Amino acid sequence: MQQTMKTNNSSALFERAQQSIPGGVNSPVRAFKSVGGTPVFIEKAKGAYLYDADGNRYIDYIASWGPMILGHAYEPVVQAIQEKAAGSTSFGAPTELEIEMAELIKSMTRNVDLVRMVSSGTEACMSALRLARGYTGRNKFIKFEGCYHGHADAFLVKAGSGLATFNIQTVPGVTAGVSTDTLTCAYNDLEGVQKLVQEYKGEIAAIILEPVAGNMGCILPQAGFIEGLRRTCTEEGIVLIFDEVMTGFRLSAGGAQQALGIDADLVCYGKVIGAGMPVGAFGGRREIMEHIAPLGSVYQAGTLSGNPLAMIAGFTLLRSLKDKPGIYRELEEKTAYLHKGLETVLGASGKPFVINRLGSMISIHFSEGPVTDFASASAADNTFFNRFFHAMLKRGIYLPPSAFESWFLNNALTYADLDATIAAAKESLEELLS
Ligand code: KE4
Repeated sequence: MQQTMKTNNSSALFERAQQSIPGGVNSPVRAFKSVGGTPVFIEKAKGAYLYDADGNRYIDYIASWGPMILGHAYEPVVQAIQEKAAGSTSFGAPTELEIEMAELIKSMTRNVDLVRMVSSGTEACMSALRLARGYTGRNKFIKFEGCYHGHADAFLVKAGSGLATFNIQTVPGVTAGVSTDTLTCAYNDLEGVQKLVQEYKGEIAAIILEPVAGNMGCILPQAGFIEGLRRTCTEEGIVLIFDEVMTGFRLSAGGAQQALGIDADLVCYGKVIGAGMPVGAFGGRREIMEHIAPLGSVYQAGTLSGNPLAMIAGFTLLRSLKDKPGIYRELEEKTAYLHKGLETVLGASGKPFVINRLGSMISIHFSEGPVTDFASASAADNTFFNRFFHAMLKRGIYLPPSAFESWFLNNALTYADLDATIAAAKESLEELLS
């Protein structure tokens, strides 16, 4: 298997990029800062494959951090965008397509009476928190260490994703005034939540979580955890917010609510919902959502919210997923196949590891024990992960460049791709452990 790659074009581009863009990237996780080395600059992609500026081909396990669930340049989406663009790219006025998109989302999810489109997952989560505060008249909220809900100030306290990758626990610029209302707890620590709820009785507006965490690697809710949150929120009048930016329309057509069989009060979407275009959304029961302007007085807005190109891309992808629900079983079977193959080669290597997986979200942690929260994810041998990342990259396997990220499979992956990935993992481990 190929073990050396020409990367001089990416290196030159990275040098040039740093002259005009902070760190040479428009989002920190792309910079390879934790894994080291030079990020590869991608020129194009098709199906399960990325092609970089030096012409190298990679099997892609990021899928643009989730959106490309049916593979890159999915023909119906490309065509729909091309056709829609001919009628202008934005109006700043209501369109029928936005109604169709909202109706489609409602038909695929549970307990979403009203849904508002925005342009990113950050906007979706930020708006849902403001709504929960406006609806309850309370200020505080609980988030979980290692969960990432975008970069709005209130969420940048013990967050996951890039903050975990770069070990940024408090972010300069996020004022004490903001973070005093952000209460944190370890993921899966139901007792810790109940203690906070008693300590701040009547002051907590919301509990927000990733129902399956993907920003500390993939971490699953333990039995009873989310059920307990649901019960506590109902008893205490706290708004339970599922951040389904990653899990929405990925774990199943109805996302984690359907997969876990638990209803939140508000749900945030992103990634898959836009098919790679800038789209986020938040929705929930009418009695809460009707507090959003212009119906209510919780203000939220966006020039490009419901943008026609973004809507037609998301609508086309969601409709494909709705019309062919067998896709989710196919994706699950492929991920289980990869899981089994990686487990075999990792087991044979003697290196301690755990693999966490649900649906098409999976991650490897070089850990002696189970990884169930941020502390155990941090305690894993992540230095070894960084070396494993590069050993796989030079063999043409593109993993998320951080141990604190979930891998995302796309349904364009073939079993030959999965076998190549397993073989690359075997070779990488032999190289690193020899
Ligand atoms: P965006 O604002 O990046 O669209 O969404 C923020 C967000 C909210 N909630 C969850 C559960 C998320 O995973 C994200 C964004 N995920 C990261 C990857 N871990 C996006 C990649 C990046 O930051 O470049």
